[in-house]
Amino acid sequence: MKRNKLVILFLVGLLLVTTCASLQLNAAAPRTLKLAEVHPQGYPTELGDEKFAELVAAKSKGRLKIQVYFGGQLGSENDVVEQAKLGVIEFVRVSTSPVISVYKPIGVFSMPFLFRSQEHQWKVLKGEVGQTFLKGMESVGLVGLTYFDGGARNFYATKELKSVNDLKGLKIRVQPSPIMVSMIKLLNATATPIAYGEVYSALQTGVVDGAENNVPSWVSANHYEVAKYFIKDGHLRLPELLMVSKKFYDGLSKRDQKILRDAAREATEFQIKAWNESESKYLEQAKAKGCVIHEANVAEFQAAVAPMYDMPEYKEYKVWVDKIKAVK
Ligand code: BDP
Repeated sequence: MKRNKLVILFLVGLLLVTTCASLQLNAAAPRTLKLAEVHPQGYPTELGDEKFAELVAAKSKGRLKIQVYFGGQLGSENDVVEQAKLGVIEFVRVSTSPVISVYKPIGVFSMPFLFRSQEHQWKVLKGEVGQTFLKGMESVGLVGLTYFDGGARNFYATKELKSVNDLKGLKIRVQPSPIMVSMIKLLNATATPIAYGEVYSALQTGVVDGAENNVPSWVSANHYEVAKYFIKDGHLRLPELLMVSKKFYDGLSKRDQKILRDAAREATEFQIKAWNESESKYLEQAKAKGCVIHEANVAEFQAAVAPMYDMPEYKEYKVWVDKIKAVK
């Protein structure tokens, strides 16, 4: 009898010990953090996200585990920006366009022909203007970690584009941003704001006649299959943004916050390299499929959209435009 009691006591004890241990294990188990990305796996921004996740995991010894939800699985860029503000999604990699509605200053990057080159752009992004914006977004619940490269944007359509005049009367898809609408109007075309994930079918069904984007997007989203005429005018160099929800970030230790910042900085250098290596590869793919690519008379495009800099609604960007242009 006594022996039985001892056995029962021992078993209860064992149960208690194992339950406590497993509870403790659960508490220490890394929570998987979400990173939203509209592009497919292998696209140069997605490669940057993966690198960032890998570096964060290594630096935190597996405590911070980030999963990249590529291909727009978590929703449109405008939706995921809202969700990051609420803390529902921890990380987002988006274009600067969907951020304008919550943080207006960043709209200056949507002014056409603002940057002289990739080099000029990176000097600006790593310098005072770029860093001021990353910090400034904290006021709206987003912490800007870094920028990624998004190359230059150009026009493409279902009919041949040889000059600026060929855009006349066309319906062009734009990112949901009023600045883009102003630009398209000056080119005598009609702007149709549509989320990125719906552009392929809009082109295919004739809802729009064309769109504007960088070469990797035109190809990787298969837009080139349905809109094979491309004109290289380089009207915009929109930076890509990697942000973390302020709600989530504020709950981290100083050490973990530093891990995120260091990882973002390192991932940026990797991403720029990935971008530079991939652009020509995508262009070759388009050529091999029989796409028709024209070099634009850039001055013609520039002259057509120049009045944007005098529009009253964008006057507030003048101070930033001047600072950007002054960067040598
Ligand atoms: C691509 C950007 C992506 C945007 C997309 C768009 O990388 O973030 O969603 O353009 O046009 O170049 O919406």
